[in-house]
Amino acid sequence: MERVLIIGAAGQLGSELTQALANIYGGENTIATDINPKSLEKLDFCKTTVLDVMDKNAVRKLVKDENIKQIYHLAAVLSATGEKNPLFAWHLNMDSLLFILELAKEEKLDKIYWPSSIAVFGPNTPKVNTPQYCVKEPNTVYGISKQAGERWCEYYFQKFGVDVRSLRYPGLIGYKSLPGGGTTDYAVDIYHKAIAGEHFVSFLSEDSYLPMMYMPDAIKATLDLMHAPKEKVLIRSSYNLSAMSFSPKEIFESIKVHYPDFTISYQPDFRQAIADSWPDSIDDSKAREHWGWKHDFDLEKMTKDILKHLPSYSF
Ligand code: AKB
Repeated sequence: MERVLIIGAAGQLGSELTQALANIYGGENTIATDINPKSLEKLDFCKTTVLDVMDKNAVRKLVKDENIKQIYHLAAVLSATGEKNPLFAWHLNMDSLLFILELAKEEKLDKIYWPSSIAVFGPNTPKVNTPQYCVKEPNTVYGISKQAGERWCEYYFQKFGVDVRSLRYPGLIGYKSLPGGGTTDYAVDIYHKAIAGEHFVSFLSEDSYLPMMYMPDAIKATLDLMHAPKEKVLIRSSYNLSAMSFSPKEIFESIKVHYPDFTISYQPDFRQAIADSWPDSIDDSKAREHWGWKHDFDLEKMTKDILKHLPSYSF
């Protein structure tokens, strides 16, 4: 079995992806790392170690010592947090990716996964059914780092044959972990407030549509892409990926069906401008054509599933 390293394993995507990878590769071949020691405790089904992705010597040593063949590099500063400290976000997001790509080249690693985002798009991008190829002028530091990162991924694939694969995730929604620092986070928080019987204040306006995806679909897409034969992965920047689009009002209404007393109000803050610069919906036909992507969850199905599991889920 190949040995797999996950960097940023305790984050929102990481914790669920790490479980899925351990199911496939075995806990002994899955090495989960994060900068936060406490957060690794819940990943006790695989090997864990504290790692700062900016500590290049430590990353290189771990890759060699553990005979790693694949890296899932998930560590990043997200859109909302990035705006508070742009230079730090740029430094962390870019330097870490470049280092991992360089390491993959030098150590001849088999595969690299690196997530991109709908944040690569900007205010001049077509908003509805945003195509794979179109104007991209992101205006957040997170988006700029993802756009530049995509170019580097394609560059390392074309020039050095590094087998790097990537998806432009929409907002990801799961109940097993909390997101941190994104513009789409409201769509996770709203479920927590509903089951706690509390009023929800949305930081986006009621009609702000954004592309979103339930975590099981995101995990499936990631594994499908990573396990697709090389010749089917025809886009080496990053694939558009989509499942559903909704507004705060629509997700509220889908929850209210199950919690009739639930209430919402709207107080848009600085994240509104970020949301306004992103697409409403995404055309992911290339992913569907090239490696057979198909989503399972729409808003109604996701809401039912979250409300079934979240009340008894312990963090
Ligand atoms: C964010 O909101 O920053 C992220 C993303 C869409 O990449 N969830």
